[in-house]
Amino acid sequence: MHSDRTQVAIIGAGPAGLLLQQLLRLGGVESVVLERQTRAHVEARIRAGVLEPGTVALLEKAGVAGRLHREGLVHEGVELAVDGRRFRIDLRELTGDCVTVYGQTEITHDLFAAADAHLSPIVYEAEHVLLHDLDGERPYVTWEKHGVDHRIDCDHVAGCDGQHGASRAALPTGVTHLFERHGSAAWLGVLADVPPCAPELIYAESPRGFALASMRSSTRSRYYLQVDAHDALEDWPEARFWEELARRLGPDAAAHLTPDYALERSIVPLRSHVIEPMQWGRLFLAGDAAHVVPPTGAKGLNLAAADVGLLADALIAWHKGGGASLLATYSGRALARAWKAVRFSWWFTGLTHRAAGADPFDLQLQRAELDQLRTSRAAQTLFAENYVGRFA
Ligand code: FAS
Ligand code: PHB
Repeated sequence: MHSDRTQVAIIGAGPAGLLLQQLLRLGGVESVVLERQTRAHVEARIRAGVLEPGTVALLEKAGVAGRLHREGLVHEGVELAVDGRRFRIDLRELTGDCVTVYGQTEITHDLFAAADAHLSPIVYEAEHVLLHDLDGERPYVTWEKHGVDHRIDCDHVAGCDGQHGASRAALPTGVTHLFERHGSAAWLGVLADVPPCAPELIYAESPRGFALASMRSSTRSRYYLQVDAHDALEDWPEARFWEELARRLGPDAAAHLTPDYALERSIVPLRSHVIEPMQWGRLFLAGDAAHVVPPTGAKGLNLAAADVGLLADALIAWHKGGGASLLATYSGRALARAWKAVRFSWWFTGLTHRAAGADPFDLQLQRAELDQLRTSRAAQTLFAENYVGRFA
């Protein structure tokens, strides 16, 4: 058994784990990241695309926002299309803030580059990660790599290993409460090297179902369709995808669609979980390890960043002799924000998606709420504050 020691053992090299490692480093706290997959596997993931101002500020604080500012697209508004009829919500005018379109894939690349530059230790292909003695003062983590057993002793463990990770499994059942919701729909996502069909994102509600026109750059688009949770990629040949997307976005956007082959296609179910509390003993959860939201509100990645900002400050305070109060209150503060994002994500999903076999009365309520969002400044202001992540 190879043994080692660090101050914080971070499980998972997704955006939460990698961002936490850089913020801790800048605060003078040592850490080691343990990642189950290869670096290439992590770097190849296609996921989120919209960053709240708070996330951009944290990436700036971590010293990894240079390319984001050069290549990211600043969006001052977002559009909704109701049965093809579009209206714009002016985020800048209503909140003074905006969002930045910059793919999670690029954030991962930027965080790996920072880890390389600062020799931040990351162990890839760490298998069978197990967390030990979390309720004591000397926790440790074990794993296996290429048949060799390893152990690292630490003061704290950060569970940043997503919705299927080892950290969630380490929480004792009697201590936690798991809140879950499974939707009846899923999102079929397509990434293609075609110019976006509109200058800003379009969230489209239509009798045929939801669609989203997003982007990664001026030459690369990201599109989504609401599909049945049981659909498979084989049910959606590319021609069918593009035809359905055009019908749901409406004629103006459809006229600017340029169908081409997909660089990547995936189906993601719409579901949620939230674990309370997000900490136990010396284990602290952050990101998808603690909560998952439907991607409608573009909150998943941004919530992970918000957790990491709180956790990094709390761990740095503890390790620099500033006491344990920030650590003791971490879960409550993170959950207060998380639940507001979960609420917005499910509200926005219900507003823009068509539930199979929806009750006609509910459809009328949905249309009335969409019409109010189109006409009411107060309704648009609340939407804009949620969309830019102003949950205080
Ligand atoms: P992640 O899941 O990104 O990272 C966890 C890491 O831990 C992974 O690298 C994993 O390999 C590793 N790991 C897991 N188990 C382990 C173990 N036992 N030991 C060691 N390592 C382990 N959010 C949006 O805002 N917009 C979107 O459009 C969007 N699309 C998504 C599409 C898909 C297919 C998925 C799955 C999620 C999507 N999300 C989206 C949400 C997503 O972006 C997450 O919120 C974000 O990746 C959260 O980051 P992390 O918490 O770091 O978790
Ligand atoms: C994306 O570009 O992947 C994206 C954008 C906004 C969302 C969800 C996903 O709400």
